[in-house]
Amino acid sequence: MLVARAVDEEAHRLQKQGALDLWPSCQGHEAAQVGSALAVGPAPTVVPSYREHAVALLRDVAPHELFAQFAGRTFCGWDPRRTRFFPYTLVLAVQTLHAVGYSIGQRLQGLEDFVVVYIGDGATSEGDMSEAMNLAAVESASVLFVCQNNGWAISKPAEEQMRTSVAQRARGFGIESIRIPGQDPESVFSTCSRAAAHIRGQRAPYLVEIDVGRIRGHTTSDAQEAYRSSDDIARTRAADPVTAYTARLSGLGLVDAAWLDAVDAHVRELCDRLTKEYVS
Ligand SMILES: Cc1ncc(C[n+]2csc(CCOP(=O)(O)OP(=O)(O)O)c2C)c(N)n1
Ligand SMILES: [Mg+2]
Repeated sequence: MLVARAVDEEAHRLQKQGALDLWPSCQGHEAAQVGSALAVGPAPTVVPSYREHAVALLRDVAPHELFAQFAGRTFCGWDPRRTRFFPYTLVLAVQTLHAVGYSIGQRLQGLEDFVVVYIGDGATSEGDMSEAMNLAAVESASVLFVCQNNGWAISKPAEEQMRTSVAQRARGFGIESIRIPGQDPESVFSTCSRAAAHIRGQRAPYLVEIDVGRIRGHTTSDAQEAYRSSDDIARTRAADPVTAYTARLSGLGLVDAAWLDAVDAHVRELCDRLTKEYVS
């Protein structure tokens, strides 16, 4: 979570310097991403949306490969076959159909493990998501839908896009689901571990809706101060999962200042290298 936060901060600096064209921040989503990615382990194929940078780092995508994509240097910054982390998709929700189709294809070839697909709250309004949930349900596709509900689709609040939760909607399609808070990586980990066991045991899809806070704007092109109250932004910052988890582990004596300093030195060295590479 700390590495993802530091890489994300560095990306903002690089974007300000003109080295990246755009950056969709993952700040506030770290516990949801790290908890879910560690729970499913290395076997499943991951089909991301576009801000799953913490998941990407855990899948061995290098920060400079993430940056290459947002600098427009490559079609896809990383090798999706090596990492089994699909290219980012900016066309909302199409990745849900890719994930279900890929999972069915895997099963037909006898190459089974499940597929994890990430989607935002706003993207669930797209018809593709409904088609994907229905297809996954009727085909008993081994797909874990992870919806990170940050409450916003750019400037559109989630409550103006849905009358029920995404988790409730999934049940209407015949998909078991749960909605959980996304501040604590350990509870995300437990829930997603149970979801993974369900998918492997039942050969059926599952949806986990994780409530997270969007600390930065939608992307570096967005000024969220224009449509969010300063109180709302302050509340989201105060519930920062990285600060909270660091404080909790420190309070329990599980990490100490020396360990945190070592992580800090590691990410500073990493970021210095990235800056040299990207600002030329
Ligand atoms: C099909 C399609 N329609 C519209 C857009 C423009 N668009 C990009 S991101 C976004 C909001 C997505 O919100 P959400 O799914 O909640 O994801 P978040 O960015 O909050 O993680 C919109 C409307 C798009 N990329 N693709
Ligand atoms: Mg959203």
